[in-house]
Amino acid sequence: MAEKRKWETIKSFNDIKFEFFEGIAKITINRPEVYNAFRPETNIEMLEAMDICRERQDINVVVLTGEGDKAFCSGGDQNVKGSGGYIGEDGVPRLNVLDLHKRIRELPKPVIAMVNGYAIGGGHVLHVVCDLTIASENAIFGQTGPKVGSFDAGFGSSYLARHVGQKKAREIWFLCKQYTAAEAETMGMVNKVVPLESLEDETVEWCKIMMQRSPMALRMIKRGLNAELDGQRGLMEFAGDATLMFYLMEEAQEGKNAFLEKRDPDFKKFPKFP
Ligand code: S0N
Repeated sequence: MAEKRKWETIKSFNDIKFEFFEGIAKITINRPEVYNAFRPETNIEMLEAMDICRERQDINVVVLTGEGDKAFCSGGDQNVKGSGGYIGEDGVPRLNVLDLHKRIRELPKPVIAMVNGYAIGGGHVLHVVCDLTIASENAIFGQTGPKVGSFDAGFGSSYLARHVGQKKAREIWFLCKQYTAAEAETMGMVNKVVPLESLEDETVEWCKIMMQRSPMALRMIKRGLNAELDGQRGLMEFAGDATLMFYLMEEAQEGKNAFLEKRDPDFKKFPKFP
C-alpha cells in the first residue's frame, strides 16, 4: 500500500510541479495531455528548479518524474518542433533539454528518475542522464529519433552505451523498438522495477538511504563517475570539488591567514602523506 506523504510546494511553475518532503525535492513534468512531453519553457523551469536544488542546503536528493500513470516523459513536444529546434512562446527555436542534461550531471547531489510510464525519445534520454532509475512495472523505454526525424548523439547515445553496452545502444537507436521495464532492468539501464503503487515509496526509501550516507562522499563518487566520460569538463568539476575540500583544510587556511597577517606561510608543519 502506497504511503501517503505531504509534498510541500517549493515554487509554482506552469509546466512542472516542484515539491519538497523531508530533504527530498521532487520535480514532476506536469503536461499529461502530451504524455509529459517537454517544450522550451518546461526545460527553462526545470533548469531553475535544478538551480534551487543546488543552492538549498536542506535538499539532499532530487527525484525527477512525470505526472500521472501513463508517462514519465515522451520527449520533445512535437507540436512545437520547428526547424532549428523546439519553438518557445518567444518564437525562438531551442534544444535546451541539452542544458538540462548538463545540469543534472553537474548537480552535486544524486538525481533519481522515477519512471512511471513511457520514457520515450528525449524522455528516455532524461532517465539515462539521471544517476539512478527506479521504474514501475508498466514503464516502457525506447528511442524514436530516427523514426521521427531527430537524434541525440550526445549523452543520449554515448552515456546510454555505458549502461547497456555498444551493441544494445545501437539496437535501441537503430531499430527504435520499445522495451519493458523488466527488459530495461536486465539491460542495466534501470536499477529497480516495482509495482506502480509502490514506486514513490521505493524511491523515497532509496533517497532516505542515500541521505544517511556522507554527502561529500556521494558527491565525489558522482564527479568521478562523470569525469570518466566528460573529459576536461568532468575533470574541472572533479577538481573544483577537490579545491573545495582543500579549502576546508588547515593547510589551505594557513596560506590565506599568512597573506592577511602579512607574514610568510608556515607549510612545514603539515603532513606529507605517503
Ligand atoms: C509515447 C507513445 C509511444 C505513447 O503512445 P500511445 O499510448 O498510443 O499514446 P498516444 O495517443 O500516442 O499519446 C497520447 C497523447 O499524447 C500526445 N503525445 C505523446 N507524445 C507526444 C510528444 N512527444 N509531443 C506531443 N504530443 C505527444 C499524443 O499526441 C496524444 O495526444 P492526443 O490524445 O491529443 O492525440 C507515443 O505517444 C509516442 O510515440 N510519442 C512520441 C514520442 C516521440 O517521438 N518523441 C519525440 C522524440 N524526440 C525528442 O524527444 C527530441 C529530443 C530533443 O529535444 C533532442 C535533444 C538533443 C539532441 C537531439 C534531440 C532530438 O531532436 O532528438
